[in-house]
Amino acid sequence: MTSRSPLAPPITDQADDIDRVWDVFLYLALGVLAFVVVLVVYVVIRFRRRDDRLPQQKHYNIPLEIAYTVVPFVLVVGLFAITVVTVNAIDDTDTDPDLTVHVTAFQWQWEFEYPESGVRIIGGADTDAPELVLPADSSVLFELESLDVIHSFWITAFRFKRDIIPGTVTEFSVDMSDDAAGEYPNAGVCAEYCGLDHALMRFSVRVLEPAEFDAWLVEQANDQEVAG
Ligand SMILES: [Cu+2]
Repeated sequence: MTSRSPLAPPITDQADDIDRVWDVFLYLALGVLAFVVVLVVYVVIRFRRRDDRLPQQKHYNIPLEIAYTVVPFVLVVGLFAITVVTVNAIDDTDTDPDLTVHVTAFQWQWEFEYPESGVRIIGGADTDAPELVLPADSSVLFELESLDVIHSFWITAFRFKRDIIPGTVTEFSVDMSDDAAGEYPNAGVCAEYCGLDHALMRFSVRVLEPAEFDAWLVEQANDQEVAG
């Protein structure tokens, strides 16, 4: 959790990984920038016009040409490899998660269902943004489904979005950080323009310690049984 990103702090191990890749790209790019600026400044000063004689002209410098071909090539291959490894690890779906959350997107709200306990949280036009409650220090599998058009599930603190395509269930899983507990108002949005009230498709996220989460789930199950 040492992110310098302007986004909300990451709350999953996967988000930490993405921030790490971001940092590698950022600091490497800053290094290249610094190197280029130093060279440009050096050339501008060292070879500024002093008389009408041209500076010494040179052709071919094999070691230099090899260096400026090989070094960028190695950098690009390295960045590519880091990206592929990280993306593959993040795309890995946990088949035995601590918790499954079934997310249904529809114009223009969200429903979060906890299939193991039958608890359902539904956002409505006349209510506040629905709240997605998650346990810290746990693996969570999300199943995403749409009832109408394409939506996109995005919690910025997860660092990625997933499009929700009608007619298919999209899955991904995350490992909630052990120190993720907290309230994240309006942390989730629909990231795919989906019609008139697209902007209202927000939800809040609340992360509880695992024991508190279990208690919350039992309480919700009891409440919903009474209500239903
Ligand atoms: Cu939407």
